[in-house]
Amino acid sequence: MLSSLALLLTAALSASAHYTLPKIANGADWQHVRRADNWQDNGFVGSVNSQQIRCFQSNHAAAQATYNISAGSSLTYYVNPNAYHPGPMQFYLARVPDGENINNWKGDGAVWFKIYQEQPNFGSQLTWPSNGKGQFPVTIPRCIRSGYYLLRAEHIALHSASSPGGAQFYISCAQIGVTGGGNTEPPNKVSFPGAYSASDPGIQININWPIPTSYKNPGPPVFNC
Ligand SMILES: *[C@@H]1O[C@H](CO)[C@@H](O)[C@H](O)[C@H]1NC(C)=O
Ligand SMILES: [Cu+2]
Repeated sequence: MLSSLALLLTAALSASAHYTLPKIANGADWQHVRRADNWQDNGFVGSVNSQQIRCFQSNHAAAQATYNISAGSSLTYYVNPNAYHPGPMQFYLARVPDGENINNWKGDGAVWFKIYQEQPNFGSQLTWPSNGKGQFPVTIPRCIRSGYYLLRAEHIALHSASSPGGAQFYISCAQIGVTGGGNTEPPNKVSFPGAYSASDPGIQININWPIPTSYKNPGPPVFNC
């Protein structure tokens, strides 16, 4: 009852657009990307403690297909419509344990490592390179092990983030198979939910006044090979 009320409220609040992250590479919408709960209403995740903060799914259902890519190369992650709110784009990976099927794997536990985070440009206002864009290149680190991964994309909208719970998380997870990788095990793995707290300085922040002179991305440091 409470949760259906919450769902209704979420739907009502998000009726006026926002965006989804529905596709990668040359695929179709929700082909290689697990269909997110906002696929119809373009809504956002507001609570960093909800299950939806992982892949914006309540059911962790599989994508229709898995996209293979060689380690060290790049693919494009699409946002639709464009990411028109100010805030950082970030990408994470989580490796499906050997012997498990990616279609059944939910991404539980401290398995997620960050591979990209965006910093704003500072000046008379913060400007975000992602602002207004619909396509984001992601490079798969060349040294990680081959195997299946969930690729988690998140765009954090900070336009009304000055009060707790005001940041809007736009998220989805793609299913990829990484080939030709190395043997490096990334450090600093985190879980979702768990990685973020509502009061993290990169989540609860007034980006308009006073104009920040630095920005601390939420989550662990970026893993580079
Ligand atoms: C896709 O990637 C997986 C994981 O590395 C690999 O086992 C599989 O053989 C790859 N498929 C193709 C067609 O390359
Ligand atoms: Cu919005």
